[in-house]
Amino acid sequence: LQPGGAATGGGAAPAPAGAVTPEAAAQHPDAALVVVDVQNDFCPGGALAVPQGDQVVPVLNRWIGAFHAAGRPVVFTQDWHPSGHVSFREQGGPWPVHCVQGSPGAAFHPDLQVRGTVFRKGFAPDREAYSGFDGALAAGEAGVRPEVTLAGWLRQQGVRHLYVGGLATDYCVRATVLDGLREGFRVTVLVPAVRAVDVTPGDGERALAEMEAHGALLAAGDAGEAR
Ligand code: VGL
Ligand code: ZN
Repeated sequence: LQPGGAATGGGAAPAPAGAVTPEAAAQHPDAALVVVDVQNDFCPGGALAVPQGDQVVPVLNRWIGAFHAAGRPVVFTQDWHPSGHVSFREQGGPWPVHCVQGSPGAAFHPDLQVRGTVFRKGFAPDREAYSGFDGALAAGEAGVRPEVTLAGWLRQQGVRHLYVGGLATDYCVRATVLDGLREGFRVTVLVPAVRAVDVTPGDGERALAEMEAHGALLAAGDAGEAR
């Protein structure tokens, strides 16, 4: 029985719709966890700091642990730009220099339990890539295997349902979720495990509404309050 499902009986208060625990989600044999861009440059002190970006780490660590315990795939996306990337202001792009390949800013947050499969994106100098589905399997210290795409890899694992958290709600999480839906996956956004850049206040909330309008499920990432 799903949390919030029927047949609770006895007048017990039903769990709020949208509540989902990592342990319950990991029991689904078609589930995978996708952790988007939890990298130093997107955390406080980083080059493109997302407010409270580091607060997703403990939440996601619990999800990572549950998915590992259940033998389900865990994917980490990594923003991975060459110096002089088209998205950088010095090139006329919108962003400060960030997540340069091999730099400390491109490394995952030191407290994040990075056990799983890494997909890198944004490595083509002249092309922006917010979505993990534009990424390729990481290979070696700095490279990728461009022939291994995220969608193909997930399908090969029998995955049909993605649980997504990370940074930033209004850019790479949004793009990854919308692409995942387009690719035919069911997608649940772990709301307590995402944070927004909010260049314009409200961007994060608007992105969540847009994802929901496209068919994503918005869930509390913990046993707590649903939204
Ligand atoms: C991102 C801006 C630039 C993200 C990446 O991970 O959301 N945002 N590059
Ligand atoms: Zn970037």
